[in-house]
Amino acid sequence: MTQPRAQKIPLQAGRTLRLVLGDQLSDDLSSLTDVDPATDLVLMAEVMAEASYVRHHKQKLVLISSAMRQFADRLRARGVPVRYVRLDDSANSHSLEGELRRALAEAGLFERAVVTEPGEWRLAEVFGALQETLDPPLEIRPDRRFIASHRTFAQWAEGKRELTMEFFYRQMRRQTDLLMQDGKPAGERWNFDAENRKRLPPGIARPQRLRFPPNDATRAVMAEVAERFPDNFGTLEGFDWPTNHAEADAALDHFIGQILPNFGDWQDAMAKADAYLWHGLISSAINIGLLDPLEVCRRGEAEWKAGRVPLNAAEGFIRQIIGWREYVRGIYWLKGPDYKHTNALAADRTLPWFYWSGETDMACVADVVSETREHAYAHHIQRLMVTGNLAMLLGVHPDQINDWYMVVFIDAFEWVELPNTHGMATFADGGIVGSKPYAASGAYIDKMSDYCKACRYDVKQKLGDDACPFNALYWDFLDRNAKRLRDNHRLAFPYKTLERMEPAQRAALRAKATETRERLGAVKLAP
Ligand code: FAD
Ligand code: DLZ
Ligand code: SF4
Repeated sequence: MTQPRAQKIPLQAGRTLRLVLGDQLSDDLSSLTDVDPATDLVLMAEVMAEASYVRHHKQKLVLISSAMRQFADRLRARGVPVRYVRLDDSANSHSLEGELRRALAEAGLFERAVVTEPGEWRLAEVFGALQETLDPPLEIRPDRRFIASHRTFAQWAEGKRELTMEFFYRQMRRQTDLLMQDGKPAGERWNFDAENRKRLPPGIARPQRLRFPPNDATRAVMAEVAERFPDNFGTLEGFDWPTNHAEADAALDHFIGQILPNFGDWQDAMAKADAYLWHGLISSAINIGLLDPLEVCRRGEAEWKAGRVPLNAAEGFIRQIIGWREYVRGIYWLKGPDYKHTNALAADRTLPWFYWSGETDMACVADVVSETREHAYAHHIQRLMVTGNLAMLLGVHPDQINDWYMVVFIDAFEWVELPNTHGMATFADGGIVGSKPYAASGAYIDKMSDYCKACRYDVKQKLGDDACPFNALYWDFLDRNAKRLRDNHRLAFPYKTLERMEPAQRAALRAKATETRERLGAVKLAP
């Protein structure tokens, strides 16, 4: 029977249980802002439900548990009591709801339970149900680590026919005052992207990146992950991600001081065996709460103001965070849990096995998969134009593509992964995130990388045994989807080229694409 509240805790009014999730490791988290160390208890739990809802890369499992344990120690050092449940705790119920209920039953009486809203619909639905049914009820607070609230995004989106990122980004620039001068964009332009598409000059020296060999906490988790999750994707040996606030701060200092000046120029370039190039390598630290996105942007802006970073680099970097990152999160929550079930191009094939094994003679794909296995990382253009583009051209079903992206990357959380994969990379959402599919033949990869030089395929050929597989697949993609895409004015040029081709050539490309899909193992799913 439920006891009246006043009787329950006469000496500790307001005593609060505060659940902190594995991607909420921020000092100023909304569920922690009013923590009272004298009365409250923070609950953190490693549970199988979270460790297995997708078969995460081994390095991501290590990152989350190691960072959670170190954050628990950080709270304890501030005097905040923490109930920390490890994966191997024999009483572990292995779900966040179960651990919340167990703490309420075992850790004394609480007047309130509080959590910051989770980053996925899956958990939002679980916690939403507990708001009324849990005793005491669960209070869900907004996640203030984002710059745009759900309401800000919904208001911006209201009544718009197209949700163009660029316009949302301008609103974020005005709201944050980042790179603004007298109400106008610095440099009199909002966007310097056109300057950020350079090829790597041959022989250019690549920067040495600051990396973080496993500390004691990480080493302990690595042993546990190796034992419990031996068959998950990826290697453990190369783990070198920041796992605590001090390491994340050092990573940011290094990036801002040494790397950011060149971030813009080679943002879209790709190079064999070097996924890092001049990228930030900070998405995992931001996504789990070790770095604050707005502060990261202010640091970038300060370097530009000090004359140490050119505007195209500072603007390009800041746009990724207050533009793209905030925008995709807005889309994820605006479009609801059914967003991921859209399949605008009726894609109906399996994901080829080489996405897991890396065993393919396509040099670009083999390299991206191999880097991803070793580091749980590929940069944006590799994700978009190599693995994403190929999966779209092959007609792989969105569920299989989304699953792969959730599994393989260190920074994968559905709120950010899904709009990028389902929207930007594969057009499965029918054009909500992107105004056209990012479909490209081998020519794009050749222009932006050194992959093709070392590939067994010839990037210039469309037909024949040596033809780059992207080529016939690209033309066939346009051909197959003409009904859906022909009227998209941004595709007018490639459709004109396709329509100028002789019927025999179009038929040969179709046949080549069919043969390529089968040979690569993108097989039609049973209806
Ligand atoms: P940088 O290139 O240095 O960019 C700086 C920061 O900007 C990043 O750390 C990140 O916080 C932000 N950012 C850049 N691009 C995006 C973007 N498109 N969306 C959101 N934030 C962005 N990012 C994730 O964090 N998690 C994912 O699961 C994820 N999946 C993706 C899937 C696909 C198909 C694509 C095309 C992109 C995906 N991204 C994802 C976005 C982007 O690729 C990564 O954020 C970026 O590669 C992380 O590396 P970095 O820190 O070196 O980024
Ligand atoms: C990703 C992840 C993993 C692997 N494990 C845990 C865990 O054991 N406990 C926890 O609280 N959080 C974990 N997470 C992060 C959650 O899955 C994440 O909070 C949700 O996906 C919402 O973004
Ligand atoms: Fe990739 Fe084609 Fe270039 Fe080979 S030739 S690396 S398959 S784009």
